[in-house]
Amino acid sequence: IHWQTAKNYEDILYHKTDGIAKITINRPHKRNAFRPKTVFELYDAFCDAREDTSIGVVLFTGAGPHTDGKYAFCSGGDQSVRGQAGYVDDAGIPRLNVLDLQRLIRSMPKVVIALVAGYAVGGGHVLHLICDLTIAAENAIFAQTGPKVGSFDGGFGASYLARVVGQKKAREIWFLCRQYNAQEALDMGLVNCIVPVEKLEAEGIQWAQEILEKSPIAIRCLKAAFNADCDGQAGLQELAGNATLLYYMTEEGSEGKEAFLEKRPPNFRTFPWLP
Ligand code: 2NE
Repeated sequence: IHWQTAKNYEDILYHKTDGIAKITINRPHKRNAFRPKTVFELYDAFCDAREDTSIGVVLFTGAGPHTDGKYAFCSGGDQSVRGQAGYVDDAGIPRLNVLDLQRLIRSMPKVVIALVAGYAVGGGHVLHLICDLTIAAENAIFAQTGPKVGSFDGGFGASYLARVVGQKKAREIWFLCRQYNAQEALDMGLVNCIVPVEKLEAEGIQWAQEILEKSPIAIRCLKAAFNADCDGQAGLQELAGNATLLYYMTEEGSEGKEAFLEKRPPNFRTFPWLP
């Protein structure tokens, strides 16, 4: 496969190939922990992938291995820039902008697949969790650390985790802050499959190519439907946005617009009231 650089950033890598975007956190010396700049760059790249009509699937991963041989998907917020009110950016402003990124990944009408080698920990664990699918390498390690390091994610990190693995297991994960290996993650439904680390990207590409054979509108409506079950009015907005999209694509929908532009009354009488 031939990846082309889509845009240059400082903390991340952004590549594209036929129908697939690949976004890679590139801070292996920090186990791919994110600082505010990392999150702004991730947000920018994910926005680009959302807007690009040639892209159907995004692979989200972490650069590695580091020089010590260890891999990481992401180890969460960069504790070395954590200030009194969040993760402090270059201008000295404290932020928790990863929450914006979580919402973008969740609501974008493309399939996002996390490719996890090594650590997916803390806010990095939540990032894989909110992806549509997760492919784990055999060396993957999953954990929440919040109560150990003075943090927590009571949003998707808690409630969506409980939807995925069940209430008891989610409470265990957060209250005990244990580490779970790839097989344990598979057993609790936290990941979709396990592959050897050297096959991780190839497996992601294979899954992406299978998805790209499918109907884009069917996939986007399904993603919105899965979200609507958990996301309250925001989830309904997403699902209903797809109904509006489909309505705009009908003759009936465009009759209203055309009548307005032609300064005439709309003629909806030709359209049936279907049962
Ligand atoms: C990830 C883990 C378990 C890896 O352990 P190990 O032993 O393999 O590596 P080590 O030596 O701990 O880490 C290697 C280097 O990466 C840095 C370390 O400080 C170390 O740097 P040097 O000493 O070599 O200079 N590093 C690793 N994780 C970092 C981090 N998150 N921030 C800054 N530097 C980091 C182990 O490293 C670990 O437990 N890391 C901390 C995980 C963590 O607690 N993350 C924050 C959770 S809170 C959060 O992410 C969050 C939230 O709860 C709510 C909203 C938003 C964010």
